[in-house]
Amino acid sequence: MSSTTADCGCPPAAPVETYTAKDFRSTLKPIWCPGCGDYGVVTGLYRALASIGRPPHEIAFVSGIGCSSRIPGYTTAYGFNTVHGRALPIAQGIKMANPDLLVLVAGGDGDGFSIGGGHVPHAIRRNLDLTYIVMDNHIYGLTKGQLSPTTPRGAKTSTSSYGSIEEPVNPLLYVLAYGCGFVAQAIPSDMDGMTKVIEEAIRYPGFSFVNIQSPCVTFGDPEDQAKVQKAKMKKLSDLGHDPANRLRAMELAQTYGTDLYTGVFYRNPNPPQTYDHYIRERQEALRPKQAAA
Ligand SMILES: Cc1ncc(C[n+]2csc(CCOP(=O)(O)OP(=O)(O)O)c2C)c(N)n1
Ligand code: SF4
Repeated sequence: MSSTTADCGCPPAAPVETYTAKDFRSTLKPIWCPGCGDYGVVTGLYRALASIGRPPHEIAFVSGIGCSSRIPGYTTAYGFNTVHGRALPIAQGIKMANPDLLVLVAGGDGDGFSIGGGHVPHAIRRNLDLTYIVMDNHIYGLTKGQLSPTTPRGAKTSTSSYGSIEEPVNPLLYVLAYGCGFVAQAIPSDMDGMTKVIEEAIRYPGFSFVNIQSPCVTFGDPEDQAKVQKAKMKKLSDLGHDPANRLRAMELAQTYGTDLYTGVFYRNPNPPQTYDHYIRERQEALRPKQAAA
């Protein structure tokens, strides 16, 4: 962290503090398997937070349970590794209690779209200003390789030894269909692209969602690893996609599982007021009455 002062001839202002990625890295050493995509995700997150410029004590980072859900412990932000599938309700409670906090939520595809899947639509329609990062490895990593809601049809896992016979959930279409105002996808091997979308998601004023296809090197499909992903990746910006076009975003999102598009699928050009805004407004309206009582 370093401090600078404005050089504009104005009266001395409070120093502006700048942060580096290191300021967000905790002393706890990650215990993910060597090569796990989640190492890349946490690095991108440190970098994105450094660009945002909020100090660690103004950030609350909430997760569920899973390998990916260990992530808050590896940052210097306030962290809460909660209960499997329940990160979103807890994060919403934190944001409602203290709307000034920057609140991040993270977890796996199992955490977010299996046991926690019912919370996603309500978090979206409630529209608190949160950023939800799903580390989508298409498998249950922590519990040793069972199929997850995003496991592709036909994939052999410890609970689908003859190949999965279920159609996978499409996380991008799921959140777009419920009206999420910011939807992006990234892969950790494209570090700059991933860092950029995490930063953009945090800056979006409302509920934002980033699906990071983060490979599980231990239980994941060999065809779903960093090198293959990098070769498959197509940047939405190179296609000239207009992120304000929600219907086109939904069309592109339909290819989840076959094509690997990265970047911003959708950013609402006219973000509606957030739930936290209305809470602040009502608190303000009640204040004079409370003082008079
Ligand atoms: C209520 C409850 N049900 C089940 C579990 C067991 N469990 C822990 S993590 C997990 C799934 C992990 O997969 P995912 O959320 O995709 O995260 P990953 O480990 O792949 O990062 C399960 C089923 C639990 N801890 N609590
Ligand atoms: S089991 Fe998979 S998801 Fe979990 S730490 Fe190892 S590589 Fe990562």
